[in-house]
Amino acid sequence: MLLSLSTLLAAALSGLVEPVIADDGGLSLDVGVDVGARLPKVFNLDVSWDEYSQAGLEREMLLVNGQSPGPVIEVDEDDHVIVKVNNGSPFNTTVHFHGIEMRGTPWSDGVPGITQRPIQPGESFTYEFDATQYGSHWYHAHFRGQIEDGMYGAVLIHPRRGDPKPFRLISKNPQAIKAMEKAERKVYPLIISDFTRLTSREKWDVTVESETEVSCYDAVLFNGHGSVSCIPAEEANAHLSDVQKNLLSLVEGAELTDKSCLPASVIDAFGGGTGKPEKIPAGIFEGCTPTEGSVETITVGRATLDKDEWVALDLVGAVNFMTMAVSIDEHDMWVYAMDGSYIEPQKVQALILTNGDRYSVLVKPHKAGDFRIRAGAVSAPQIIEGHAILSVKDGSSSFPGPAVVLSDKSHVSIGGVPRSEDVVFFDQSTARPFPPSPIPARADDFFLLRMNLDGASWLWAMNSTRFMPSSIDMAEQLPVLFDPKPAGSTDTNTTISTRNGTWVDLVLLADAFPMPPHPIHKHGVKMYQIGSGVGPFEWDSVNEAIEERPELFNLVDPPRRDAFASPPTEMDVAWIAVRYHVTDPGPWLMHCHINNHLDGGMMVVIQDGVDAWPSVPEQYQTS
Ligand SMILES: *[C@@H]1O[C@H](CO)[C@@H](O)[C@H](O)[C@H]1NC(C)=O
Ligand SMILES: *[C@@H]1O[C@H](CO)[C@@H](O)[C@H](O)[C@H]1NC(C)=O
Ligand SMILES: *[C@@H]1O[C@H](CO)[C@@H](O)[C@H](O)[C@H]1NC(C)=O
Ligand SMILES: *[C@@H]1O[C@H](CO)[C@@H](O)[C@H](O)[C@H]1NC(C)=O
Ligand SMILES: [Cu+2]
Repeated sequence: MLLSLSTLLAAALSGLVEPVIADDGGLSLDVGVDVGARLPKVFNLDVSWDEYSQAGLEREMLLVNGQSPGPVIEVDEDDHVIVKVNNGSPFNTTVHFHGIEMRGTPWSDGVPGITQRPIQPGESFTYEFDATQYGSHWYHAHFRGQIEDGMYGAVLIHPRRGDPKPFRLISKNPQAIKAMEKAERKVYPLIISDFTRLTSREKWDVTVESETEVSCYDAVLFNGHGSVSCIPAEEANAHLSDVQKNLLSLVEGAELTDKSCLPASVIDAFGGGTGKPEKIPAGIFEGCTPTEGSVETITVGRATLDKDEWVALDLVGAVNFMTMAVSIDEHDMWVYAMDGSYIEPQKVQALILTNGDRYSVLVKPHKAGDFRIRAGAVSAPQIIEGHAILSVKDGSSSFPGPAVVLSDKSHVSIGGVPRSEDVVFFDQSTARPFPPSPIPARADDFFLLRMNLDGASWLWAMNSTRFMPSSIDMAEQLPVLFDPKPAGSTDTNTTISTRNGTWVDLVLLADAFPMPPHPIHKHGVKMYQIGSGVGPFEWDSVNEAIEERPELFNLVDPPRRDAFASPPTEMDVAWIAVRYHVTDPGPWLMHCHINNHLDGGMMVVIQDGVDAWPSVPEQYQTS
């Protein structure tokens, strides 16, 4: 019997067609009927607020289909994807699909106040979009600090077969290339996050009350698995970086807490010493009690030196605050994609993962054993490390295999310092897009965005002014998508307008020092980082800067991604320049992906191609 597409769709949405539960817990609709056209892939995400156990601790969390992380949304490139979110939690929420361009469907971008009204408790919202690009992406709540409550999951878009892949730059051997393609088809999403026992609301309330950024966490998680482990004081102190020593010297007698955190007094002193760190309740910056949580384990069946076998991992940085170094004991990683797009592969032993980043890596197991996949903080406020296990079974013996030895040979020590000179870190500046992706020598438009503090030592702003579309009052207002600001208006400091088809330059100026790096994520199309420099940006445009100081720029093969870290500053201000092509009309948020900073309003709205916005379908206007 042939069913019409719309009948099937209606049936699926009303639950008449049983969705198939994939091995990984992902839900996808498989009706097994070829109707000629491709069927949309339908997912239901039920959000709830429940007691949940994570890192061996109990707390209330925002779960998706009863779990955190939520199920993997796994589809094929060119699929039409429908995601129905049912908000069974007591909070307003939205869901953003991080890295997905939302071509022609800006109403599905999931930003309250910008592309939609919040989904209120008991309500549902249906996101619909085309999977226009392969690769590793993720979804997460985009309402205040809710990622920190566990509301996130992986999005995996399998590439079209036959499109060019960069694997022949890793090996010329056709067998090996086949093996890599096979590994890529079975790529394993590994979401890395920093976990605190505080709910996002509790954390924000403590921040506001103490006027001090809460920068101390309990655990590092891999796909939600991990434990609290306490690093002995001697060991932590032996790994203090110069930055950490300098920061500790700001407060007389200060030392790391038993959670290996810089104490709140030091965080406050760094921010100017105007806060009230003494108001922070006990147990947040100190009080470490180890737990026995679960361990994420990736098992590889067989590995012998003569057989080509590879494992592909999508490393997803769902971190809220930390920047992490990721490495696998005794193994190399070939990084072949960055933020879901192929690059010329780099063979590395470690990479730096920050908020929102995705790296796809190929690993070649070369002997039996258990190997830690480590993620350790390299950002100053805390020394902390977590791990998953890559378990390589010897092919000659049967399950459960020989008594495997847990390797202890790490490439990187706690604190992120390489253990030898041979350890190579991934280099973003030479991550050339594959195939090459040319950009023009000049852009059509230019905007300078200043990053600085606004109002308090813990409130960051971009462009000079904080902007809070998800604050309670602004959630009431009409989303920007329905009510664009007139092009050219600069009356808010937080709205940029561009014309469709143009190339745009943005300069992100870290306009104060010292300042930590801010991972600045742009919704909609990806950007290229074409330049950077220390000192003020002295030109009226990037075009002009390129003419005067060409050595600061790369217009040949600059890295492309959906987030770039702004430069950390020490003794002077500094900037980066990004260029992108406006091909995707819609109101796109650009914001810092550190949860505290996003919650605090470090964001601007880019009305891309405001001359060519699609008209909003009826059902989105009223929902
Ligand atoms: C959700 O947002 C609406 C405004 O869109 C607001 O009236 C309501 O109070 C909010 N509900 C909660 C639970 O915060
Ligand atoms: C824009 O930023 C400038 C510089 O910080 C500030 O003086 C001005 O009040 C801001 N304008 C708005 C509308 O916030
Ligand atoms: C950025 O803020 C400055 C004030 O610091 C203001 O003069 C400028 O117009 C703003 N830019 C935009 C695009 O709003
Ligand atoms: C926007 O510009 C792109 C690139 O020039 C073009 O392909 C696209 O059709 C334009 N969109 C609209 C709605 O005009
Ligand atoms: Cu930030």
